[in-house]
Amino acid sequence: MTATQVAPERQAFYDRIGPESLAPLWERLHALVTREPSSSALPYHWNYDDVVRPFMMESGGLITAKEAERRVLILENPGLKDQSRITNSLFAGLQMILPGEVAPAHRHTPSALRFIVEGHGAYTAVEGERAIMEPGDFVITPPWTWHDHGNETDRAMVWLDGLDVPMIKMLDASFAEPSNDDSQSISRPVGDSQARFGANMVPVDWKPVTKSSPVFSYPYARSREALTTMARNGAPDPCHGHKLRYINPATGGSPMPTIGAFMALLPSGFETAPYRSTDGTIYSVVEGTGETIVGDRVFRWKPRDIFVVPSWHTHRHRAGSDAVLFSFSDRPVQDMLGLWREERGHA
Ligand code: 1HN
Repeated sequence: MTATQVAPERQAFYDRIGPESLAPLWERLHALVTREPSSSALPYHWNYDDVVRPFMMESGGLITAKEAERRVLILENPGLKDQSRITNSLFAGLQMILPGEVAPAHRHTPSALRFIVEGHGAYTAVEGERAIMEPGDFVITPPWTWHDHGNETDRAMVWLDGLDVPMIKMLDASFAEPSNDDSQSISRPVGDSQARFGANMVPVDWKPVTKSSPVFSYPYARSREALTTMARNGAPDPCHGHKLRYINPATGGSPMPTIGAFMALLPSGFETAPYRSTDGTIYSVVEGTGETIVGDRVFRWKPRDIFVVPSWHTHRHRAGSDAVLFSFSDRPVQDMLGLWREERGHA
């Protein structure tokens, strides 16, 4: 008897207990507790220049950033339709802000990251301090911090938004609050938190009061230089290439408790060994071209493309030219819970 065929007397029983809010675990156990992760999320690749960007620009004529509150095209996993998520635990989208626009100030308990894809010099303000954004910069807005975006340049700016919204919704712990003012008043000059917390030093009597990084902008120039030097001075990891993890300088942990972020340099011609881990991962291509093989799919990527590798999907990357990949995942949550697993270099 297959799982879908249920004996009539059992079905009759299920039909009688259902209205009492009861259900038989024995019909569901094998779907609930699987031998290994069985994500409904699918591997997927978004071509930025040919597909996403034209739609993004078109959306600019349909709605303003202010009316939309956030003009974001959701990168929705095709295996998780209508669920506004790219993996089971994470949201991803591409946000555009046009010259002269503001995305009004608000705060919420979900954590957000921005990874800059296109444009120069628009800003995100976090708790009264602006970060001027350039492609490849990584910016965080930790839980319950006021944030707004504005573009005082003459070109559109687009970034990748990554949020833990599905996790926070799952916990029913989501709060949000709009601000009375569209833009926060500036209370600290540009670069202030970088100076205080981003030079491998902290103010002498400072103690962390939150679980997130006091540095909220991680400029690409510094990440790229670190990777370049690292690649010059040693061999790449067989599975990862030259890969660094962004940290909260106060703890050495991830910049925010729920989302880990990474940047890897894959030298031209380098091919990574097969690898899988339990954290479904979203990649944003910064530089170079290459391909990623996930199961029977091959994603041929170029700068500004985005792709997702769900939990426990074996994959390998091949760089056609020196390539830089940014990525993020829920790894810190799994680490904290003692759940995270990886498998290196098999089949
Ligand atoms: C949000 O607040 C932003 O502040 C971007 O820029 C994307 C997606 C879901 C929920 C809140 C932002 C978001 C978001």
